[in-house]
Amino acid sequence: MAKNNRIRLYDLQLASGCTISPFVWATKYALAHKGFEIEIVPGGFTGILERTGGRSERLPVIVDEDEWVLDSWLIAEYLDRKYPERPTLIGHPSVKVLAEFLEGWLWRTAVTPWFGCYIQDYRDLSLPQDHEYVTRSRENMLGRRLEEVQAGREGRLAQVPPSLEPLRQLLREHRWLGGDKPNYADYRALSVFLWTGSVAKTPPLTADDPLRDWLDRGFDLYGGLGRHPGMHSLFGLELRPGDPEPFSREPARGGLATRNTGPASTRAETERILRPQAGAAVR
Ligand SMILES: N[C@@H](CCC(=O)N[C@@H](CS)C(=O)NCC(=O)O)C(=O)O
Repeated sequence: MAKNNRIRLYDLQLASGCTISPFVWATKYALAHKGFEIEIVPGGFTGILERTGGRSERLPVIVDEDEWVLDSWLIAEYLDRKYPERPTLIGHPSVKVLAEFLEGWLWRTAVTPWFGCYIQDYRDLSLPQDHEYVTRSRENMLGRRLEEVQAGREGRLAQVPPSLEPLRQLLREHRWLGGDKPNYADYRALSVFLWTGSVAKTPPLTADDPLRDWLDRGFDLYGGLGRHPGMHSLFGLELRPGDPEPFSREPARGGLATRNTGPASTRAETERILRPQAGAAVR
């Protein structure tokens, strides 16, 4: 049992003290969801191996009494296994599988383009002693200078919000990905936006993005866990002429979004798809 209800978390921080790593963010939420107080061990990118006594090169790492657990997913599973009487994070194995799918999609859709749009900010906001390591490792990863990768982001940022529409549609219908209450799927998805907020000196989403409701509620959880003063606002992206619509203003239509409760529920759609379209080819 965690002594005094506290669990130690090795953080990965920027110079402001704000957490940068999405994996650490997910772990902070997991610990708070389980009702633990978090004892933060501060630090940045360099010196992780030394800080953790040679146990890990990556963060998060937690220490519960004298038990060390590495890796955000393993930590969530450990917490559910060790503390089954506390609120469940994962609950059913399918939650893990679906959360991994959602996260994989979010990384491809949002993290990858945003990484390229914010990588110089990411380095500049890191602790001064981390600048050289972040520059060298991320330039190796990307194969180009960070300044070159980030250059021209004004023309790329507006491409991302429209691709987040499936997440918006889900959150139009459900208060949380966990249903009535947030679960670990919410924390994994929120962590993508928490990471973005930690590094985005210019906002990635428009002020009226419907994701804002879920994001604000998520950032406010557990006494405003996501509201570190070092965070940047996610909202305020200015669109330029020719940019795509950032999100759909129409309610979702069609088989995915509607429930078939008999002909009355599908009549309008049937009429619409049978109505001849002006200019349509006649076969
Ligand atoms: N599978 C690990 C991934 C952890 C990971 O890659 N953490 C990154 C931060 S996002 C890290 O520690 N990076 C240190 C570095 O870049 O040197 C988990 O889920 O915890």
